Amino acid sequence: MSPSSSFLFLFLTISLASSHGFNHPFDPLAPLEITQVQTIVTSYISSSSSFTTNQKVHFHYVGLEEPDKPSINSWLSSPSLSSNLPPRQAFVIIRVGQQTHELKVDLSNNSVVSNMLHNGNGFPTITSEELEIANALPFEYPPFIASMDKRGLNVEEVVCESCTVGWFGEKEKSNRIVKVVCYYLNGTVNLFMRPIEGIIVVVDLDQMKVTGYNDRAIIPIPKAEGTDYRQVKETDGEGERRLFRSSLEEEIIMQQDEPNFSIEGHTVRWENWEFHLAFDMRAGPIISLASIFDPEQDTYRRVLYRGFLSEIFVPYMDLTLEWYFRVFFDAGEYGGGLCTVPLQPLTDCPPDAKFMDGYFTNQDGSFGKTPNVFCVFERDAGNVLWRHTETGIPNRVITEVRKEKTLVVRTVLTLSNYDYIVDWEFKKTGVITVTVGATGLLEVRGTEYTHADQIKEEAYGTLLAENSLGANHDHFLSFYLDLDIDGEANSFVKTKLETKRVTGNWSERKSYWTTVSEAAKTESDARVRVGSGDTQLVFVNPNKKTKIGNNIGYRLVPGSNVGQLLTDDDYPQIRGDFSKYNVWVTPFNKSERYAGGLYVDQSHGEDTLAEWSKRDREIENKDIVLWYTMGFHHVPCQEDFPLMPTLNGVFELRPYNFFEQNPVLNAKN
Ligand SMILES: *[C@@H]1O[C@H](CO)[C@@H](O)[C@H](O)[C@H]1NC(C)=O
Ligand SMILES: *[C@@H]1O[C@H](CO)[C@@H](O)[C@H](O)[C@H]1NC(C)=O
Ligand SMILES: *[C@@H]1O[C@H](CO)[C@@H](O)[C@H](O)[C@H]1NC(C)=O
Ligand SMILES: *[C@@H]1O[C@H](CO)[C@@H](O)[C@H](O)[C@H]1NC(C)=O
Ligand SMILES: *[C@@H]1O[C@H](CO)[C@@H](O)[C@H](O)[C@H]1NC(C)=O
Ligand SMILES: [Cu+2]
Repeated sequence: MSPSSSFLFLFLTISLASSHGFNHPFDPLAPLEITQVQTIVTSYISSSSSFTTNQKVHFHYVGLEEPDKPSINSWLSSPSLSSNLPPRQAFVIIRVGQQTHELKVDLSNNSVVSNMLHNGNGFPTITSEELEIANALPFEYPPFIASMDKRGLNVEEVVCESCTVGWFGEKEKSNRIVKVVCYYLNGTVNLFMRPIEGIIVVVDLDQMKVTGYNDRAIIPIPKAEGTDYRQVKETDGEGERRLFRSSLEEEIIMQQDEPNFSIEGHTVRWENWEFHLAFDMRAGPIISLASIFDPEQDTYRRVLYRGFLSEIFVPYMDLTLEWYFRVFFDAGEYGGGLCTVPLQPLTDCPPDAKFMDGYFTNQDGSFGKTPNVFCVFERDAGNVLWRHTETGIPNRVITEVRKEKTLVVRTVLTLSNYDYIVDWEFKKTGVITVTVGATGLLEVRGTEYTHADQIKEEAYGTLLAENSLGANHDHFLSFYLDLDIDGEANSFVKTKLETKRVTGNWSERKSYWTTVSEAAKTESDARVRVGSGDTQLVFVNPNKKTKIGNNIGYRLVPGSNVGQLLTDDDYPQIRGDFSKYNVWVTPFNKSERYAGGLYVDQSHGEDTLAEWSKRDREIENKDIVLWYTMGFHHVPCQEDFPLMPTLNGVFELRPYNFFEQNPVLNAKN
């Protein structure tokens, strides 16, 4: 492109972008804005003296640079005033000449506001394009083809997947590599049930070539039979053969009431709730400014300033050579948002759901789209909102029942073998319920074993079928929850329920329990492992009280949860040490967003929630952030084969002296 034509292109982009406009400072970058970022960054690199010309730039992340809280607040005070909009900026991570740069790009004046070289450990999210090329490299690598021949495998039926390699204490600066592992289709689409064990192909992502290879053993490949999970399977010549009957096809979709919610731009309004829903290529769904209407105060009151899935840590417990490094930080390594998939109408979401699209950046800076990335729907699960039957009044029976309806925002992240269904559910009672359903395919290891009785040494898992070991592993999903309960300054109050013995004989009772509350002063007071069951965890606004004098608050209600079992000095744990506690609280800091760090691929655990928390900053009556990690220990069982039924994890945020009384007393059926 000649200088003059690039100038013209830039000019066109600016006028298009400004005419497009945007409505809300938290709106994700629109396609035109992503293109504008591409133009600004590429012209910056070709004109800046710090880059040699013709260096290729790869975009690893492009997203909204989150505006500062004060500017969001001043915008909220009069949102119609466009001069009130904070500057529209993008946060960009690129790699140029094997180096990682963080850029801030201003979209209103088309400039690169800052450019910082990332000198520390760890690499940005791997691009989809890199994964695709890396997965294909073994097929051009003669020793790999020879290994397939040696096993009598038809190369056309082999597919490969790139695994991140983690960090195991190496001192020297590492290259950006992945380890590619392969699977054999030949009669199934369920590749993850058919691993070709014993082989590792190392690919350097910057050089994009095979830099290491090991074929150390021939291990039986589990058979294809019984692994297919499709409803309709194509067979040779005979067209489609129905394996299972579809109940949906026979279901008559009943006429539904119009759902009582609206989506205006990215703002969702339903019943007493209002929130902003944005897509991010790293975090996936981001809920912002979730506020609930209080009829008593005749105003919306803030609950959640911003909430999103911060990291997904999945360490496997198999120590064999082809497995020990399988310690995934899915959201940061592969991109939680990049791995979202289009939702299937009628099956992923009910008939009256509304859908939204998501836009991300391709490696070359152009925009890509995930259609139907979110669905929003009203759920009537047949639950009771509240009820009472009064039989205590002579000659009368009073029964009052209210049905419960809720609003669900759904996203599905498919991280290779696993599918996570992430639901943010809003209830009229003020409750926000977050549910994560884990389903999809296990990672299994091929083995000689065909019967559990043959297993004599450590197998690191369960025999699921002949020649298939389901490896033990964990899932730790860390949620970033910047609660701003009725304002920014909040405190984190832990209330212990303590057993008291009755001394003396003044009561008929020998014991009772009572509450002992303590506001966490610093970060170290706020680390909690849930499961002891005797502690209530509440975010309160110490500056606001109900009319009768209780502190206004919201309670974290954890679901059943687990803690970390790895030792503190184990390298996966050093990198994923946020999993040591289920609850952390930190002071709000815009650059502390990802529990495993911003650059989590091959990280050394230097930029993690646990490291930030070591500063032990004050958190009382301050703008603070709650981090909640939901954990599963997964010991596979035969029902997980060949595909795993959904397993749910859940937590709730629940009003706690937030309202003057039951906020749904006047709910109509
Ligand atoms: C562009 O705007 C930002 C503020 O939004 C400012 O910091 C920066 O200096 C401006 N750059 C130019 C080249 O005007
Ligand atoms: C591939 O599948 C075909 C058809 O089921 C079978 O005959 C053949 O043995 C399989 N090849 C291997 C290497 O498993
Ligand atoms: C919900 O329904 C009521 C009554 O029909 C209506 O007044 C209100 O605007 C609706 N709310 C939304 C968010 O659509
Ligand atoms: C209760 O304790 C008092 C003083 O300790 C004693 O005098 C009294 O007999 C006790 N009563 C009973 C019912 O044990
Ligand atoms: C915000 O977080 C970053 C990254 O942890 C840190 O370098 C910086 O000092 C923090 N700022 C404050 C004010 O704590
Ligand atoms: Cu699992």
